[in-house]
Amino acid sequence: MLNRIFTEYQLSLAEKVLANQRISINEALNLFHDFSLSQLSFLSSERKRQVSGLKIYFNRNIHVEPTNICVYQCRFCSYRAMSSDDSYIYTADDIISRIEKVESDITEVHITGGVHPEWGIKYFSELIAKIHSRFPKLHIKAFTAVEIEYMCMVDGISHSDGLKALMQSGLKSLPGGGAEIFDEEIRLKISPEKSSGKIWLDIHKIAHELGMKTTATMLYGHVENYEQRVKHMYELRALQDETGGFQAFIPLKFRRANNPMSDVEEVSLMEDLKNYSVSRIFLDNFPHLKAYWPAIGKNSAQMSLLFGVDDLDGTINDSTSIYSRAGAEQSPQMNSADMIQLIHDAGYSAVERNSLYETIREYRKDEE
Ligand code: V47
Ligand code: SF4
Repeated sequence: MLNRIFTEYQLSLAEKVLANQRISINEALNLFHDFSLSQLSFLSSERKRQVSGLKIYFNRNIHVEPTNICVYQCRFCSYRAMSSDDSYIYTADDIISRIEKVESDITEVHITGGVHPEWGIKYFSELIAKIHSRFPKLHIKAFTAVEIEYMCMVDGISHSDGLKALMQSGLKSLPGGGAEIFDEEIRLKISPEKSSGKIWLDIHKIAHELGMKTTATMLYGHVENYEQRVKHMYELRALQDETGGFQAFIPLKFRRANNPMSDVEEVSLMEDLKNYSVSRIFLDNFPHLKAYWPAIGKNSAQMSLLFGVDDLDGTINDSTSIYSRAGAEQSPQMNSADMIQLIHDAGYSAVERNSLYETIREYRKDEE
């Protein structure tokens, strides 16, 4: 049958993928350049099936963005305040009252935002401690490696000591933002002042060694090429071999509204789906591939389930503006019933998970 789907030239790589063998950087580039979308769907769905069967995970969460004031000026960012007139700051009490509104519906709060010039580890440890003592059962996933680096610098302490202090206050895991593209030349073009890819990887390595789980992202579809994407994933795969601390990979599609890179065309849905597929196949040691639907829309996220994705983030409750300001979904929210329906309609069973991917409840498609 395989020789009806693949050409003679493609067959050995397809067989390698189906046998669950690791592929090289060049082979990943082959997949990007020489395989059709339906062939990639077939291969990545098979890889997904070997890991998650017919399950698609989702979680109930909100995002909190404590401020849009930021010391950096990433060129793709539509979120940071351009002047003091459009800036905001949420105090700990503001954050707590936002969480109180949805507390009974969620298991996780995801906190990340602008890099405030004056807030260090001490400030954020107190913030996390207050949230944790008010909501002891909520999993607090907070701060990109870029934010961690800056807050450690403000207080003059090592990354390891900074992470330990935050963990003592109640921080449970790190999100994967700030990774962008590790390639130095591209990083210099899109986020010139931001810390290097090496520092991002180092901070995640320390977090893993301290026993925290983290996620990893890749900002794609702007001025990078396939090789730079695959090399980014190669660095992640190598660190995952060492530590096993990454739970999921989240490709983030560049959205162009209201930012200094608005002249760069956004890539097509076909390109998004291709990217999900190759990620699933190349990152053979990452258990989960997540689609962040507020960035790409519900329909595209549903489609991504046929291209290796096994995880959808999340119910959200209209709590993030990073993507709505960049031209994506305007009031992102789904309740659990919407999420389950979306997954069932794609032909899968829906599994509500907690932040460590333990099952809370499975909604099987055949019990609908
Ligand atoms: O680091 C900002 C990206 C990230 C744009 O870890 C943009 O589970 C596209 O990291 N177009 C923050 N992307 C969000 C993030 C995230 C989201 C959901 C889940 C997880 C997780 C992490 O958003 C930033 C940057 O890479 N970003 N602006 C834009 N215009
Ligand atoms: Fe700041 Fe994050 Fe925007 Fe970069 S992407 S300017 S670090 S808020």
